[in-house]
Formats: sequence, C-alpha cells, structure tokens
Amino acid sequence: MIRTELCDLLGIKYPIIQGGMAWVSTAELVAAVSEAGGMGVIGSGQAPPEWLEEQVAKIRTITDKPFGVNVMLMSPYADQVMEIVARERIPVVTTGAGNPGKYIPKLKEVGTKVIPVVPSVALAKRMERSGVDAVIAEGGESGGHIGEQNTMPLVPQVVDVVNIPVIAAGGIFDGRGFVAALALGAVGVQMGTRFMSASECVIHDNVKQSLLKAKDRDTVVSGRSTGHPVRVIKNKLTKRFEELESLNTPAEELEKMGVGKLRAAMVDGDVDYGSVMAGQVSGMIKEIQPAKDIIEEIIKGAEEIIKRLPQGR
Ligand code: TUI
Repeated sequence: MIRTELCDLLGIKYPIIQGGMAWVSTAELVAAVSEAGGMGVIGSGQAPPEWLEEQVAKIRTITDKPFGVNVMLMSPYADQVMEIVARERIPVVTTGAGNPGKYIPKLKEVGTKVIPVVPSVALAKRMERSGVDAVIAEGGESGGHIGEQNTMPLVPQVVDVVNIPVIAAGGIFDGRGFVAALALGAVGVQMGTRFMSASECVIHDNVKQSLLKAKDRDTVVSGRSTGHPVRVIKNKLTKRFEELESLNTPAEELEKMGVGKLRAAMVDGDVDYGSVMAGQVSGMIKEIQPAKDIIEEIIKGAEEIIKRLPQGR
C-alpha cells in the first residue's frame, strides 16, 4: 500500500489527483475518481458560477469523499468561481494559467487547501511564500496550456527549493511514471490525459477514439506565438494555425480563432477543427476503463516496480 503525506493532507487513500480539465472533468468523472480513493477535481474552465454550483451538488449526491475544483485563472468568472468555492467549503482548489495569490487569504480562512500549478521554480517559491499548501510542478508533456519546462528536470528543481509538498504532473500514465515521480521527490501525481480514457469521463466518443488511435508523435504544441501555447492532438486546426503563424498572423487574430474550439472537440466531437487538448501520454492509451481500475492498476503496477527495483546495499 503506497501512502504519502499527500494522502494525509487531502484525506485520500491514494496519492493521485485527477487533473481539472475544462469540459472533461465533470461531476461523473470527479465523483468516480474520489470514490475510488483518488482526488477528483472539477475543471471549471471558463464556466459561469451557476454551472459549478450544479456540479458540486451533483457530486455530493454520488460521493461523500473529498473532491476539488480547478480554477482557470484566465477565466472571466475566476472571482465568482472562487466565491462559490469558499461558500461551498470545497476541500481543495487547484489553479492553472496564473498566480492565485489574491485569493489565498480568503481560501485559507474557510479551510480550503490551495494547490497551484507551477510551471517554474520561480513561481513555486513565490507560491510557497504566499502560504499555499502544496504545488503541482507540471511539465510540458501535459495536455492543454503548458509552460516551458519538462517534468523530469522541473520536479526535482522545485523539490529542492520549497518546503511544502510537491506533486508531479505531465507525462505520467502508469505505475512506472508514478514511481518515477516519487523518485524525483514528489509526494504524488496529477494525471489528466489518463483520466480522459475513463469510462465515466463524458467527453465525446470521437475524442476517446482519437486517444485510442494516438501514437507517440501525435501531439503538438500549438499557438506559441500567442503567448499561450497548448499541447493538443495534431489535426486540421493545428495545421491551419501553423500556416497562419508562418504568415505572421497577429496573436489577437489567432486567439480569436481558438475561441470555442475546446468545447467543439470535447462536447461536439469535432476532432478535425476542434482543440483536442491531450498530453504526450495519449500514445499510451489502449483501452477505456473505469476510473477505479485505472487507479488500482497504477498503484498495483507501482508496488510491483518498487519490489523489483535493484536494492541499494
Ligand atoms: O492551466 C493549465 N492547463 C490548461 S488551462 C486551459 S484553458 C486555456 N486555453 C488557452 C489559453 C490559455 C488557457 C487549457 N489547459 N495547466 C496548468 C498550467 N498553469 N499550465 C501552465 C500554467 C501557468 C502558467 C503561468 C501557471 C502559472 C503561470 O503564472 C504566470 C504568472 O502570472 O506568474
């Protein structure tokens, strides 16, 4: 049985957090992950606060286990979403795409644990000083909006400079990646893409089929020129972006083109012209299985690896 201080910090059985993905991490998946002993996290993306309230209520009808909310800090609703989080006494908030500093005092006051995603050592240090409970060091192997560093060098550099728990994310898929993360000094992992293949995940079947078909080189980083690079599965949209970037199309025009594309993929199943955000581990997805099986397979795999590892004498 693998337990780490993350289990105690969050009140969960296994040190596995599900990435809070917009249009992907809805009540069904979140409840399934939490019920299975991990930490399910709602992806609030750019959703209005009423949507979040509905999701929270729905989860509470399915499970009494703890769950979290991911707040995408570039959302126009971020302030209102944070108010809901505080009012509903959500146990954990993860944040992405920005610095959650201004929200921390209020969240601490109501007892919500705050765990920001940090793409760099500098932000990790700043977040520790602001009083967060842990950080998620996320490498560019991840799907969606990414920073410049990769997981293997980022995690130990963050571990070396902070005294709070560090969770590893980006490129982690199974027991092998999980043990590697612990070896780098992390107390647990956050996984997004792997949970897109959960049977409880409500994304359109076209996206699940794209994941099942994906090979190692099928994700690309798109939109670097906009300042908000995203890792997605290669398709007609990424090709169009590349062409427009090579013609020096202004960033604002490209940003405009991206509006609504994540929903188009995840909800409507437009895998040609939608933004199919997914990480480099997409190439490892071979089946659709319940979240509980995913979590148990990772833990069992990790335990076997730890037993087999060469013993230092
Ligand atoms: O946030 C994510 N992944 C996401 S957000 C998203 S929606 C979106 N779509 C297009 C453009 C922008 C957002 C899709 N996927 N992961 C966590 C993450 N956070 N990755 C990188 C960061 C990050 C970047 C800069 C965190 C903090 C940060 O700080 C800058 C600052 O203000 O210091």
